[in-house]
Amino acid sequence: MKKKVIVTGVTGQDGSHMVDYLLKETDHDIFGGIRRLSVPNHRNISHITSSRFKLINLDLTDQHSIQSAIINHKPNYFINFAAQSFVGVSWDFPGQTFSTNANSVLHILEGIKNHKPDCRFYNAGTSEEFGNVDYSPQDSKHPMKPRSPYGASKCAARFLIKVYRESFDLFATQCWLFNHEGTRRGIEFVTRKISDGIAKIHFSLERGETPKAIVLGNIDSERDWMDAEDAVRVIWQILNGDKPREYVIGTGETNSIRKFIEIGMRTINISGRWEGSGLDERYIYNGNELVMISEKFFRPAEVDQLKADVTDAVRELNWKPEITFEQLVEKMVQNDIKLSKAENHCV
Ligand code: NAP
Ligand code: F7E
Repeated sequence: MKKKVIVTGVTGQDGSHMVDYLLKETDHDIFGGIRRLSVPNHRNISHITSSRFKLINLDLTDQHSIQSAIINHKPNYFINFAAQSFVGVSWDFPGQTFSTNANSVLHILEGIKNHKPDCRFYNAGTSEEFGNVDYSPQDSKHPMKPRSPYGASKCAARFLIKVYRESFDLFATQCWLFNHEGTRRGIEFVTRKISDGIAKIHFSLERGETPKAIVLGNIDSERDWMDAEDAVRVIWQILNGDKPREYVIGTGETNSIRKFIEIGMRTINISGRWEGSGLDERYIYNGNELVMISEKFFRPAEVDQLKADVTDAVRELNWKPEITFEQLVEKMVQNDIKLSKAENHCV
């Protein structure tokens, strides 16, 4: 009999890439969990035509819908990518963030324990659990020091998974994934906001118009950015390991947002200069302000630097990312140029 995989968050970045990966690399049937939205956003999965992929109603804030999905489909794998994943708004919606990211995990674990105890469960953990870090790079022994309701919600999920794994011998795991990006990244995340902004600047300059500046918050924070497609590949490998291990997954390289901007601008042959400091800092090119800073995008508490210690993943999984940081930035900018071009042609 064919194996069944439930993947949640399929309208988002990782879920959609995981579906593509599973359709290509396995013959399993895939059930993609979606919630009801007044205006559906299926852009990331609209290219999928396979009859092995079916959408199911699964809202993580509804315990009954989680139970029904497990009872009805009896999955061999449950991959939970759905989340309130934006750190920045987690202070505005702390309750919804906790309910979506932590309470739901308890319901999934209960569902698996009661109805399909041999189901392999992966929950999407994050470097945000490390928070204001004690040392760098961060390994799996680093203490949990979250700085946001988002980070705290993922820590809660991690401990629930540990308890259920140890109490009921479930194959359940949550790895620490560092930032991963790509062409399907949501527009409010800083990398996509920059690549989209650069694409628009490119077209304005081409037309001889004054470009609109990209307005950002803290451009000095540093992240370990990898490609989202590299990430889903290793998650599937971990889910199919001998034991439910928890790995730190990233590139081992960290870069500032400032650097992301500079490489992105180079992609469109712009080499500007930084002027001023603090809230008055600007990135200027040919007299145009291309990047500006606003208090609006600063967070109540910041995670200043993240860098993954990938020793275990490299040694035990023989895994390493295929896409470099520079390639990732370039790929995102080129993709947004292509999208902007298509949009402009429609107007
Ligand atoms: P994303 O693009 O924001 O996607 C989140 C997905 O969750 C969307 O499909 C969204 O559906 C869905 N969702 C939100 N609330 C839901 C609910 N109540 N019920 C059902 N579905 C719901 O996130 P991502 O970047 O792919 O990240 C995937 C997972 O990895 C998340 O758990 C995130 O916290 C975690 N993570 C991400 C990164 C990263 O850098 N990308 C790093 C570490 C961990 P709608 O389309 O309906 O909104
Ligand atoms: O912010 C700074 C911001 O929102 C990155 C999620 O996938 O990765 C992601 O969380 C940095 C922060 O991602 C703006 O203050 C400056 O220091 O792109 P981000 P994130 O918070 O790192 C982790 C691993 C996850 O688990 C999450 O799900 O960029 N920053 N100016 C800005 N950030 C945004 N969004 N917008 C700005 O204007």
